[in-house]
Amino acid sequence: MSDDVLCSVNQHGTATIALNRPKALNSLTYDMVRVIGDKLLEWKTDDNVAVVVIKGAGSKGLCAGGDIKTLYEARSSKQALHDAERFFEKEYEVDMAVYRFPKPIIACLDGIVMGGGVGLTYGASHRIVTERTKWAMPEMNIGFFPDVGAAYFLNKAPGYAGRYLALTASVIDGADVLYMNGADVYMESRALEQLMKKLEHTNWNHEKVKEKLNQIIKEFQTEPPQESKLSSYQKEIDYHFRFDLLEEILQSLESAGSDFSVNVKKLLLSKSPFSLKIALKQLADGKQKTIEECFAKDLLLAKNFLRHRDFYEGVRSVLIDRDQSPNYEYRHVSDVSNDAVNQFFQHSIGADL
Ligand code: QUE
Repeated sequence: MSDDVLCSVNQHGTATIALNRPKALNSLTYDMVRVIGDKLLEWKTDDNVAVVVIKGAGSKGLCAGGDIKTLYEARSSKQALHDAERFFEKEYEVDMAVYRFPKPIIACLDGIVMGGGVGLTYGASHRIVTERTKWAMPEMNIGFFPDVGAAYFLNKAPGYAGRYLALTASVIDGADVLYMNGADVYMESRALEQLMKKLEHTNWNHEKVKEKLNQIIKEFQTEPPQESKLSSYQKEIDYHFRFDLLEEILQSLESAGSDFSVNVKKLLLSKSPFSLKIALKQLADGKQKTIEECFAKDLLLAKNFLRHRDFYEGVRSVLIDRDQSPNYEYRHVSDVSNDAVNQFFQHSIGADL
């Protein structure tokens, strides 16, 4: 339990947080986010800590998201529902703490970085991707919504790329993550390992930390071997995803009839119509919101999804029964009323359940 996240500080001032549930792709539990939050709070003012590294243990990557299997239990008991709410509260609080952290945080986006893993590291000062990076906001696959501040950070992507990534739950590579402003630096996975060793052996005590860190990272940094694929679709993405109504996006994709539009439309029609409409409004509204407002809205939406059948259907179909055939509440996007969508944003549904 307490080994699920390994935290250490070495004698030279490098602190490390290693997510350590490799069999579950380092997916985040309440205890893990609580420990991370406690450590960041402690290290913020600890003069023995100059820089913080966030990485994943094992070979698969940083983190696949939240511990969805435990969250799934929220459907069957009041206590589990309460625990699930507590998880989201703590998770978002810790994500925010990373944004606000006054010292450099180096995030190793090596291998799988999805959902909660993105949320935990988006606010880091030095986000490093590699040839192994598999990045996604995959919540549309489980009848949920892109949380952990996505309404803030997906709007930092060029044009409407953030909407495309959220609604399709596309998995992208390191070059694409750089392109959508989700990372700062590219290097080979082998170089990242060497960088980690170098950071551990650097004595930060007598250094201008930021200058020294940037200089070290430059030694290992390279250019991605290929151009961003996402960038090559930017024109089409912007053309189809500029609409604030899901029906208009689907209509636009239908009319175009290109390979891209046919595939994207098919992808969208495989998702929960309700989740799609919530996510689109969330991202459209998010453009005008501060990061704090985005997280506050995420908490309301997460609590409402914990009381919505599509979330449990989605998780069941992907992670429990693995039949990939969810039976969502609404069959067609036109079945989802504006009222049903707006309600989800205005108050918590059945909070006294
Ligand atoms: C969408 C998601 C998640 C997902 C799959 C999706 C997610 C998540 C996991 C996951 C994967 C492996 C595990 C685990 C969880 O899968 O958030 O415990 O062992 O954590 O399609 O959002």
